Amino acid sequence: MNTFLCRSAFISDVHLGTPDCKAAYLLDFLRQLRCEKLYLVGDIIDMEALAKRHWWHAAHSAVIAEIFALARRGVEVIYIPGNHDAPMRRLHGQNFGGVRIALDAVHVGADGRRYRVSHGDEFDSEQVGRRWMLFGEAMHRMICWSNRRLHAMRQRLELPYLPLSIIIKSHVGKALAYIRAYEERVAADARGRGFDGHICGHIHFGHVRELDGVLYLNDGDWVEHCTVLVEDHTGAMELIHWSEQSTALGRASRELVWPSPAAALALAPLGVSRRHLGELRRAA
Ligand SMILES: [Mn+2]
Repeated sequence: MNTFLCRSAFISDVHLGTPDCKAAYLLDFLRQLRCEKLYLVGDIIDMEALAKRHWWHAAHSAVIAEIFALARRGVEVIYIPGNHDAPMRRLHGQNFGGVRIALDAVHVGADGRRYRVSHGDEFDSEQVGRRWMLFGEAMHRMICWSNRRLHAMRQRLELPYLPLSIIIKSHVGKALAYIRAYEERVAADARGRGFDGHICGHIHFGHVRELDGVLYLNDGDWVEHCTVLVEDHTGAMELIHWSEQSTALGRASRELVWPSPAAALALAPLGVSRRHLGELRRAA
């Protein structure tokens, strides 16, 4: 069996308990994962959706079982709840079978860089965002539905997974403007607190970028884009898409930041325009 080695891994916005969750890809990733630390950066179980509608799949239970299996094997697992699993926040400080619940965390990289880790919904209280979100929610549901259909069709044609919403989102100027403003708020907060960067999720838009000397690292989601942020043993941070193939979307080492080009990413199928992990590692 293949293994994926790294120092730490950050995943968020899994939304277990909703039919849009790409549990099979996540399960594949978790089974290959060999790391020291695993951060669950919120919206892991969609308790909000479950409160409205009962939906569950065996693969979703398998994801949870796999996380506990990692903890049993000695991986330090830190669970930082988000807005969709907010009730878990009341349990901060507790430890469930090796999974520690916290409101936020400070991650110290192998290269000594310090990052604040939080889900990121605290940066999303502005009215601009709310309005976009309200409009976005209906559109998002439609996109997720289309995405499921597109994915089923591409699977039948044996084509690799291609997220649809990243294409649409990147062409919606308002959405992009909102994402940019959000990223700047997050980076400004990290700068103000004296961190080297901030690691979050929440907006379902994985990104590696530098904003005035501070790293903005968004680990993306497992609803549409199937992305994980990983840290290698030198402290370099890499955003990876994981489906039939693993593809590096962006990378930030101490020496070099190779930002994930969101718009460019949307225009070409993943894996075609992006360099593969091996190539990227050799180049860095
Ligand atoms: Mn969220």
